[in-house]
Amino acid sequence: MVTSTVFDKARFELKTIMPLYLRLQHTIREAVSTGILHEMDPLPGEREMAEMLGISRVTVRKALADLVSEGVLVQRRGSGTFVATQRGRIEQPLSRLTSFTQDMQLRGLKAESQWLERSIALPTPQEAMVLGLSPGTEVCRLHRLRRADGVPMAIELAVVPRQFLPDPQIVGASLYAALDELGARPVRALQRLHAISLPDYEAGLLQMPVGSATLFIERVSYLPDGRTVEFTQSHYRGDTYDFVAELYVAPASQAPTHKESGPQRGRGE
Ligand code: 16G
Repeated sequence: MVTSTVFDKARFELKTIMPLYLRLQHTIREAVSTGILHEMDPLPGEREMAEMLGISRVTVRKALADLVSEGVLVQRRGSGTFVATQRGRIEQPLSRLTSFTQDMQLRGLKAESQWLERSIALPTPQEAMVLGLSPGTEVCRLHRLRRADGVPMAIELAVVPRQFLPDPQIVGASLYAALDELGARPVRALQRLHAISLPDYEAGLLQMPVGSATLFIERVSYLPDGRTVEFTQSHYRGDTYDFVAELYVAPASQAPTHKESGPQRGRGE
């Protein structure tokens, strides 16, 4: 039975460096992330789990309570504890340069946009710096609320130099499709994301409480010749998006040496 594999006392005792409740949380998280436990799989009862692992029921209760508040597990009164369903969240690989429209299509969802602004303007000082423009050079400002199957997912403000996008009205459903037509689709991008509390205006558009957790993402995209074609600042709903990164061990020749202070920085950073 799956649960006897997951809650195996001998394996559990190997994780000796962690406190017991953290060991149990780690065991459950690992089983969920590796697919040993699936959505809605039932977990053994508190007493049974405590006996299987040789720990107290108080420890089991503490470990489970934290995982319930994190959304890994759900508890149903009278019927026990289950692996939570992750339906509705979108897993977005961090290493693929795709557009919102493509990302949604890949998941069988219909991407839609509501225009908040579509204009020609002068760049802000920050935009001019990031895009490498002199302050008097015009840009297209494309501010959109992005929806998937009618559900608000993100707010994006894309700024593209007019040199690459002469008229913002050219953009229909997809900015990248329009840039593709113009021979200016980006092939490389740098992206940076951090968590913020959702401000007022954005909260209203995303239909989320003010102050809820949001991912603020900045993307700077480049053409094959290295010119900067896009600077986009977005607010993504923290409750619907998981950004997933695949990590590799760097070959010895690329590993940072003691003299280097951090990871190598890419062009344009
Ligand atoms: C993605 C990009 C955004 C780009 C947009 C184009 C992130 C964080 N952002 O949402 O930079 O402008 O796709 O989408 O991934 P579109 O072609 O559907 O308009």
